[in-house]
Amino acid sequence: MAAGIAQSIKDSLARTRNAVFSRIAGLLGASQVTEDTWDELEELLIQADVGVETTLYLVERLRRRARDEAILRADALQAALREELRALLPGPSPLNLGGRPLDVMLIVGVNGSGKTTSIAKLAYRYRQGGRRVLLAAADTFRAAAMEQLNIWAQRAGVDIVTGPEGGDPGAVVFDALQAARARGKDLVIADTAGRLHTQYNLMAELRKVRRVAAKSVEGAPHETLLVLDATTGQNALSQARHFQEAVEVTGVVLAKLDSTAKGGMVFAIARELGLPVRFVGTGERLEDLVPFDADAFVEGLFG
Ligand SMILES: Nc1nc2c(ncn2[C@@H]2O[C@H](COP(=O)(O)OP(=O)(O)O)[C@@H](O)[C@H]2O)c(=O)[nH]1
Ligand SMILES: [Mg+2]
Repeated sequence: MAAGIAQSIKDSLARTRNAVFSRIAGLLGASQVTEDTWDELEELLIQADVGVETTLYLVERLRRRARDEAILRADALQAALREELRALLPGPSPLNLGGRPLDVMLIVGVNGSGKTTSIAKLAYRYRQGGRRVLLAAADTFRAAAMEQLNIWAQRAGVDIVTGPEGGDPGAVVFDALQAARARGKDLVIADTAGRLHTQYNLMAELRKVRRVAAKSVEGAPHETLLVLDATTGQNALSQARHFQEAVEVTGVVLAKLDSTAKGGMVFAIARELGLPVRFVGTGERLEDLVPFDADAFVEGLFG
């Protein structure tokens, strides 16, 4: 892993670290373990948006280890907590991209989550990596959404296919995949609506977009990434479940990690949603997206 990635992840965890994990480190560094230690640990983990279920699991694991391994001093517990946090996160695995003529990534998420910005960052990143990227502006619900993506496409230096406002998003994706083939592109990243008149409509539309992609390109979409706004913490998790019911989400882009103290939600995403975080947003610029790295993340929490 590049040192730059670890540093970016660490930097973007500053708020989470300062608000919560430095206090956990203090708690677990100071005194003998008492009943209060467990209560405070529980409180702090919940405050970091680790989630109630995941927090209770973690504290229970630690209590058991403290007993079984006769860990009497709290500082040894800090090492154990790091291990347990790391164990909650899946090991590294490659994205399902490459090895075929055309990869298709579908990006879903509610409005305001950071979807458009994340798509631009992904486009920029893959283009820098030598991929021939084309964007599909399939959020046809709002003309402004397509226009915004258009501006980002220019900044990122990638092609884009749009459609008429209120048009069929499936048709935009279909056109984009045709255009990608015609122009020799090898990666299509599709934006989708984050809001329609009703949630039912939105989920039905996403399913349809998926079907169109699957008919046009074998196995597509190869990745379906859900963009979650890290500043919304646990609320993002219930949102995520709706998307998971509608489309086969394969991973998460956690946007705005730099703006929040709720970085602990990464553990709830892993344990309660069963999804790998693939990228984190670390700022508002095109370059501010880094691949998720579990070791760097856990390390960065404690500084
Ligand atoms: N600090 C920070 N801001 C972000 C990040 N990602 C997105 N944003 C901001 O979040 C706001 C909403 O982003 P946008 O991409 O338009 O969200 P969308 O409605 O889901 O498409 C914008 O002001 C972005 O600049 C991030 O990683 N860090
Ligand atoms: Mg958008």
